[in-house]
Amino acid sequence: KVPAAAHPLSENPTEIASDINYHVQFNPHFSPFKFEPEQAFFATAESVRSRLIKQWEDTLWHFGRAKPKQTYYFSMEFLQGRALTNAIGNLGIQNAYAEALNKLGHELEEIVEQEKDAALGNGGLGRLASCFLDSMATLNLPAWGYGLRYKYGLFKQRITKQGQEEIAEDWLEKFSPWEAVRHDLLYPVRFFGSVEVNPDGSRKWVGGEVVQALAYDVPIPGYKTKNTISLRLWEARARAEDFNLFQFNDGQYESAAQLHSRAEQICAVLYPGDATENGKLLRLKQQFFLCSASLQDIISRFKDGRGGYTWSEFPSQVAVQLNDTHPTLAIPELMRLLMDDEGLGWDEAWDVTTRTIAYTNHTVLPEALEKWSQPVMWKLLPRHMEIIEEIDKRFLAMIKDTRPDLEHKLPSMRILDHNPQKPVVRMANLCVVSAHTVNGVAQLHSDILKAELFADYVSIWPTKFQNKTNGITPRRWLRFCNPELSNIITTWLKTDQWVTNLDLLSGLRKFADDAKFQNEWASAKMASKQRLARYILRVTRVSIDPNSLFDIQVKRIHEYKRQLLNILGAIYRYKKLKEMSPEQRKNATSRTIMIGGKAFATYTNAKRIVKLVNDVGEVVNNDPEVNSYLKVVFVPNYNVSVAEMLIPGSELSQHISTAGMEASGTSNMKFALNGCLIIGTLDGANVEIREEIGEENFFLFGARADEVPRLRKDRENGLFKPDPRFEEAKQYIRSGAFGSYDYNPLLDSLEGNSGYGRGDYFLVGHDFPDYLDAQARVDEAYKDRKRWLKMSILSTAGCGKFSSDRTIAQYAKEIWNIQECRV
Ligand code: DL6
Repeated sequence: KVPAAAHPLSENPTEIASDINYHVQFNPHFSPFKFEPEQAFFATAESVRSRLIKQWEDTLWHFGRAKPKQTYYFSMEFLQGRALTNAIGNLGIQNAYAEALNKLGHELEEIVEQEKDAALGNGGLGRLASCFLDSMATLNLPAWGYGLRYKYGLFKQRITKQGQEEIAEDWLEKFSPWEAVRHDLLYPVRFFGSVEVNPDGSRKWVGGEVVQALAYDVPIPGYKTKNTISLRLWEARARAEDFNLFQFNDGQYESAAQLHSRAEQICAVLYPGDATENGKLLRLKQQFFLCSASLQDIISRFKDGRGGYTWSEFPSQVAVQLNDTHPTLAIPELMRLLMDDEGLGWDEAWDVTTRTIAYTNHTVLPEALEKWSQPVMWKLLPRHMEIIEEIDKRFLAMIKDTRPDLEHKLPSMRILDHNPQKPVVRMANLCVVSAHTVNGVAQLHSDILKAELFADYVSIWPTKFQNKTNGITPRRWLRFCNPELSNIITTWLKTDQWVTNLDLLSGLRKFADDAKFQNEWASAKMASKQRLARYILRVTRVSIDPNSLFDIQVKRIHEYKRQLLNILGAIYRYKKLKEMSPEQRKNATSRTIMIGGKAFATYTNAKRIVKLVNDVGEVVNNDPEVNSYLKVVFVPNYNVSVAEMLIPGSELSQHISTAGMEASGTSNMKFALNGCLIIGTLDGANVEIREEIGEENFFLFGARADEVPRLRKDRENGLFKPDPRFEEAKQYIRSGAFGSYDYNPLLDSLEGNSGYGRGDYFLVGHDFPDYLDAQARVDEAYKDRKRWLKMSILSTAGCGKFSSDRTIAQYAKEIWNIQECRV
């Protein structure tokens, strides 16, 4: 029994226990007298949130008074994961909360596990946004995240005999203990309707349907600072007056609530399927909803408390960063708000808009470059289409006047593509024309953008294009997820300053050969491997040996990421092990290959890959002849929390995309930071990781980006000669060694001569022999324990550059022009 109601900011475990108890009793969400782990989690989270609220308010108050220029990060995705460990870690009260929970009969580790992941994102782009928020808060930057409060986040993946099954992920099933709903922050967002011309020639968007955007704020505490910033998530609500009481009383229940249910659809799911017209319209609605609500909010903050302001000051108060093209509609919406609501002329509105907005590109894959149908846009956003037409027209005129040499390039440079079969708006072009800065996310990617995708624009605006190599937060991705390794690092560096100054990790280099340090390093790794092995046993029923080499590839399943290369390599390894005598096998390096990731629900080949990995695992893991040398495990439902379990226990990780196709990758940084060696291609941020940690500590293979076009041409011309080992691996699948499922469509994609997705567009066959050779080097290196440990230490030591603190400091200085604003 602990007395209720203590001081909420105390760091005394007894008082914290009493505060948790207070929340159980006086903030009830469950029946009384229950204090199971679930109740303990919600009460603990509320206790932590109440201490965050004070510093959160202080931060908002301070920003409101100091009126610094602020950055607003617009993103359709934030992959936050769990918040409890991060919050108490950033506040430095982990031990106090662990002790408090002990007093109440619970273990912190178990309580933390009760929290559902906030999976409001898909993969790297969403997780990057979340790492950026952590760094913005930690660097005391005046910044906000703006996103959508999806009811169902990224689906939960279940593996059955048929392969992947998707289930709605109900992260709000009970409620989120972190968010604060701001009932006073409600903005109208219009869809459809028409444009009216006023007598003075100005234009107004009228009619259609209007939904309300309601703000839910999530606190983002910085590490060891009072600054706590906000992630503002919008929820769509219909107005009471839109509920048709007359129809309802007439028994027409569905049509009475039609507008309500249409509003609810907007934030129902992240990435609704867009194969149908309805699906497309819904996605566009989501994007516009985010942009319109956020901009209205920003404008209201800009005006607030400012007696006399001029609009030309707006860009010195506001920086908007578009996280990929999904929030591109912020461009015409800001123009509309400035012209139609605030009365600015075109030139002034354009000047303000273009000085405010910057754009980050995250992909060169053609299918991911958004193009919206013009008819759909005219229907949903008629005023915005007028504005986009005008931007396009003025761009055309500018080229004709000033750069006649580029006129022949206009068909691909224009924003509007008037192809009569399929007229579209090219969102990336709209961003490049309108934003003051465009950046890629790793040096190679930014170089490719300048040399290829956006090459024609570079000669017009040579200084518009920048690189900002991605980064990850060292708090979540080392300090909190890998406490054993963190403690060793802190002990040997004699400081924990590395948590906010990751470059200090380079100080570990001098201990790389030290036997005592190596032993401690190895013990930390072993502890994480054992924890991971217990997890794998729990979720897959497969028992894995912590003494085997833990080899992991986790990311979205995509053909360009080449999980297929990995599993073909595993199949070849299995076949060779089977052919060896028991004596020969003894010389083999034991491996546990773990592959995890979600396949987009309608991406058939990706789903086949998931099925293949599972089928191979089923056979290999149950083969007593070889299963002490090889296990293949599909890790189900990969998400942020699963990553936090896998990464500390990893020894080798695979980042093996076809060169030139992965913009950056960020899991490569997380693995390397945790002392995991990389087998990889020269793609995305791999290039820079290899430079930083030393080429001798990286298992490189495969074609380089500049060779890829020629290799594809060679295939088309029938010049490719497959390696017999590649043929053998494919043939083994075709022989039925892994069951009777028809893998021919998947294997066929690796054959033939040409075409995206056919003719081995992703060059699996070309890179296969080189990949096997690199894997053989891995096996040899692993046999030499000292050498491996040294490489592992040097990996961590070389990761200073990959802190998102560095990335965000560069954005702040080189794109946003914002300064620290410390509470
Ligand atoms: O920049 C974050 C992340 C990169 O690390 C990945 O390489 C890249 O594939 C990913 N891009 C996307 C693109 N989505 N869209 N559109 O998710 O961004």
